[in-house]
Amino acid sequence: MLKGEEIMKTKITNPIIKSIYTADPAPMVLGDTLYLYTTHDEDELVNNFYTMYDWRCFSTKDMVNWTDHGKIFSLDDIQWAEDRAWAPQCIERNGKFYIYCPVQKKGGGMAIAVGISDSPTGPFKDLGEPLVDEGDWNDIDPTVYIDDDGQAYLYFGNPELRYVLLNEDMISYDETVGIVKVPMTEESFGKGSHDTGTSYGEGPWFYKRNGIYYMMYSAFGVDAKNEHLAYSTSDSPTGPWKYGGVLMEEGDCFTIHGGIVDFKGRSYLFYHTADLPGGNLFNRSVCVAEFTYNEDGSIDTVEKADSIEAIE
Ligand code: FUB
Repeated sequence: MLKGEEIMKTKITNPIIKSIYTADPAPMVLGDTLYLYTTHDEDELVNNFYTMYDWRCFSTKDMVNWTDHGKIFSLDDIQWAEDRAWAPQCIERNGKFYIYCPVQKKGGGMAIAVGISDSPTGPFKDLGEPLVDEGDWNDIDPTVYIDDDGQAYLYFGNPELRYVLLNEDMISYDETVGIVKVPMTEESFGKGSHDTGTSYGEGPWFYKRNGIYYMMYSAFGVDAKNEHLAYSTSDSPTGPWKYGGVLMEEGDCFTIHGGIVDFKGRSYLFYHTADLPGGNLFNRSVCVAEFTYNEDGSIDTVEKADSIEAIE
């Protein structure tokens, strides 16, 4: 981590966050800074399962020297939440920051919370009630994007991909449209072994680049042991989606959860592994790889990276 008197590094090895176990990376670029929101896997596990109580933020101006902003939102800040501080994403609108976070409700299933702040590094204040709450376990892994026309979309879900049209306030959604279930077809998400029969698993990441809408997600291949990353594209923010292929092959960790961003003219794919010492499927660590798009917007499979060079 960068402290005032430290010499600036020119290269960093993966995992990029080495001080604690982190997972579910969600990058956000603001001006000359990349903010990286993550979940936090506790060292000590309860019931040998995901033990996650808070969300963290790190930032960098060159991809190599990172500042640790610590805990920026936690289960303690959400009165109605009981457990499972899972994969978040943060976005800025009109000078305010909104972090969308899946949590387990007190005595219930998963729901999506919203934290609001005047700063990208928090502290975030809970809306006070769930934003999305269908009373089931599908409401996890929100991904948010504001299109050029100002319409904001919040996609989420495991095993089904669903979305809502966020209102301009970013803390409510269009109830007349409601919660839309995306058709889970092989044409859209490839053949796979998750509950829908497609490869779509969880961890969607939605964005637009050069007029193409991308949906990247954690995927389960046929006969696969662990998740890999895959992507689909569309010429509309609400589909139909066309399966694009494998973005990153499965590794040794059961989950992989990706986040994509362009920063200072380069494209980066964040993901997680179990590669820190002591790591395992519940003690994960965030990594990043640089990649390029093909002329037609397609993306070849990205190799896991050993290290990343600093941006000049
Ligand atoms: O980190 C908890 C859960 O594991 C996330 O919500 C999923 O995407 C998977 O990474």
